[in-house]
Amino acid sequence: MTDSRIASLQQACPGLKLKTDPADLEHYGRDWTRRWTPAPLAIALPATVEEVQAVMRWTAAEGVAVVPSGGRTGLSGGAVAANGELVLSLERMNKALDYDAVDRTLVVQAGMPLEALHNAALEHGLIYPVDFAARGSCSIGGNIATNAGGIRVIRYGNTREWIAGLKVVTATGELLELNKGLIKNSSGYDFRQLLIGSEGTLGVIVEATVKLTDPPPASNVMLLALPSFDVLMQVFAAFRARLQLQAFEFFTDRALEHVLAHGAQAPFDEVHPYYVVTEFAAGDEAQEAAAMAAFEDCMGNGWVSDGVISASDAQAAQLWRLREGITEALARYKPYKNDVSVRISSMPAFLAETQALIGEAYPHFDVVWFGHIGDGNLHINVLKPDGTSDADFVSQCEHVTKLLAQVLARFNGSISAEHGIGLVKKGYLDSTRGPAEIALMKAVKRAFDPEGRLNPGKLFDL
Ligand code: 2HG
Ligand code: ZN
Repeated sequence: MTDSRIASLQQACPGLKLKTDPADLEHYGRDWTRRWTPAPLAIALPATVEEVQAVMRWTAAEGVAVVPSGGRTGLSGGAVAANGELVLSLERMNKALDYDAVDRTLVVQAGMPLEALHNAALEHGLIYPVDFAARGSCSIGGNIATNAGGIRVIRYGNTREWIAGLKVVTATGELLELNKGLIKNSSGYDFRQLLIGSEGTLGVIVEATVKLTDPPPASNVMLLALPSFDVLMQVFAAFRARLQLQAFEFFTDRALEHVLAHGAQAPFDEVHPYYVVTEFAAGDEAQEAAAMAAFEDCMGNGWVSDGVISASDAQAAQLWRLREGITEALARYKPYKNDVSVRISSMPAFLAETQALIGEAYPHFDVVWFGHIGDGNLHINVLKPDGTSDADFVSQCEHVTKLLAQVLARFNGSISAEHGIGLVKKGYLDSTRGPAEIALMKAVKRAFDPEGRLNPGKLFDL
């Protein structure tokens, strides 16, 4: 059965590269969650938009489900293929196509890794400013499908702000050209924005026209040690009032301990409960003086206990590693992960409440908090305690998600800030979105994909 389907696909699309080896099925069928057992039908690796269209036409004719696939660095199971779906990998469509100096846009294929896009922008003396630690492995198509955020959202916004146009192949193989690079386009529903963050459930993103911008002025990175989370808001306000912030990230002593165990260098002699990495424009003396004033203000008020400022690019990279290395340092423990957001002003109360709830229910859990303070976005990673079975850990973590969802509903927060809903969070979508909204989301899904073949089971069940 499988063989005849693959032969039929190959016949419908003769030049199409296909992979069916068990190792490939495993590799392309999972993402960074590693929670589901991959079981795709096959992996299609088209090289052109026309091939993507041909594949989609074949899947429509045969009633085959499709999982669009980028770098599979997602943490919500959005790219998992565990039910005989055809994985449609965009990895061979990874090039920059057209640069326009007047529009300051670059047309790129969806499979282009984010880091390659950064480099392509630099070749034109500009930057693509969305950035995060998975830059080397993730692809721009996946970034768009999840409206990825990252470490500079505070300055530049999410992926959504940087997409001037999209080419999308529908469930039946039609090609949609959405917004075509226009800045102004007041002609009805903006399907480009609808596709951004749709997690592969509405169409296959094959090309994007991304906006580029000027490189930032010279910047400095500062690492601050803080005595408590409560004062973090004061520190944030003090720095934001004086400086043009590009990043304002936090992590806890538990996170630092794991990053140091993974090879990073200790920044301070003493251990502190909370740390901030902040990056800000520091091109001239006035800005340097403003940074010192912010730091001294915080020290004087007892909000900051220690600090270090980068004296070179190498030192800036070293300080960034303490924050960006957290996910990698924890990966070997296969932690339970969550990614939530509340309004910035609600963060201290939200964190105190959830920390107390989790601590009460599971006092033996090693809970690691970190995240993007300027975006109200907190990441929680919990490591499986010794002596707890995998099954018990999974059910305890499900309980933690329930607790989080309940607190988030009260705080008007979101159960997914930047990682998407995928498979992991779909049971909790209603903690963030109301019933009328979810009904409309399902109606939109049916309009684009009446048979429910595009990334089925992700976001919600129809
Ligand atoms: C980050 O901010 C990423 O580093 C990953 O969103 C978060 O590993 C995580 O939980
Ligand atoms: Zn993050």
